[in-house]
Amino acid sequence: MVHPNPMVGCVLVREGEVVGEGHHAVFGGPHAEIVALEAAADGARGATAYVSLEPCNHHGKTPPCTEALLRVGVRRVVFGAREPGPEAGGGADALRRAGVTVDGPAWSGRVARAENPAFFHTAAHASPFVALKLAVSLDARISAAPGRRTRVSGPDAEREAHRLRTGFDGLMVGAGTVRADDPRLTVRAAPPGRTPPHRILLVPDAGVPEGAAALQDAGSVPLHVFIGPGADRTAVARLERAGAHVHEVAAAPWGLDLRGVLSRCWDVGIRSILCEGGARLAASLLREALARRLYLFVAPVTFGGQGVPAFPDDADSLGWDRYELVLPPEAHGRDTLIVLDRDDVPEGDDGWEGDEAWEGDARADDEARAGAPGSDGDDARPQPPGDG
Ligand code: AOF
Ligand code: ZN
Repeated sequence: MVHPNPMVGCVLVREGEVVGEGHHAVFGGPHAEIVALEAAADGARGATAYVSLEPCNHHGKTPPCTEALLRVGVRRVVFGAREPGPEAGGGADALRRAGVTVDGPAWSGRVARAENPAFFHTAAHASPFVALKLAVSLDARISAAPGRRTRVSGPDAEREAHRLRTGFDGLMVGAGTVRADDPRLTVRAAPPGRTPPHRILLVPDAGVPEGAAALQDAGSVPLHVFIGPGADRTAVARLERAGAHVHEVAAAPWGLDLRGVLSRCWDVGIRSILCEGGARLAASLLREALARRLYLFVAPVTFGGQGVPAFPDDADSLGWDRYELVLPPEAHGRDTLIVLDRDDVPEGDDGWEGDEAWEGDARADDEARAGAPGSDGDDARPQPPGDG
């Protein structure tokens, strides 16, 4: 519910005892530190605050956390990730100047990004954070035959996929998936987020079948259709009558110019996108290094030679060596979810001071995995980029 704000947690400890805990639960609502301070009441004086993000130092929708921490006399602050926002930043220095001991950033950039990927991505790039979700068979196929709608993963994986949807501003699919799967691209099997994700269809010739599920509810759930030059004008007019926002972008070797698509999405306020296939769009996002995270649901089935391969033959162009496992693989019913993040920074410098920070990555990473400091320790599931 905090999206596009980051998910943040705070634990207050005094004399070895937890005196208060809190997390930022609602967009526009109190920050983690404020919730924890209220829980601790008088117990916060002289305490150490462990917080997953550097306390903010600005008046946004809420007053600065730095001032609240100083007011109650917190003595030490340990934070996980540096606040990247120019307005909200500077909290650590402000606290130090006021005599508080401040340690951090305790996390490496990789750990911080794994926690709040869209927040940190959009702080550094004027382009939406893109994740790619694929459900594949053991022989890495996404369907039993071209154009055939195929159930790959089971109901538990499906629920998890819906939970992931709520954390994104946009859900995107390519033309083949629109035709074969006819997805509705709405959040159903999970609690809805604050706002429904925009639906984004990439259909170069504008040929979305009449009666397609994604054309329903265009009044309440925004629908964007990206087309190429030379798309069928009658089809475009029909989409517009159905309430779709139609955007024309340049053509590219594998379909549409994806950077053009992303930049248009950014302009309409979409900060994070979950792409749900198909194979051709997935391959383009990987080839062009646009997919920053991969959610791969692996189902214990095989489709054999007729099946559609999830990944193209030119395997070495996909840059797999840049992807790292975010958390241990996780079972959802009979399926396994693998989450990989792309470390996408110039060799030797990821521009992230946290990488050399404090007592070293290994320990910080262990703490992050154990759920401390500040994160929800009882939920180590790979998080969507926001929580809706
Ligand atoms: C914190 N603690 O728990 C969170 C922080 O509009 P506001 O006042 O809610 O401020 C939002 C910004 O504050 C957000 O973009 C991010 O920079 C920071 N989030 N900071 O000290 C928190 N959620
Ligand atoms: Zn704050």
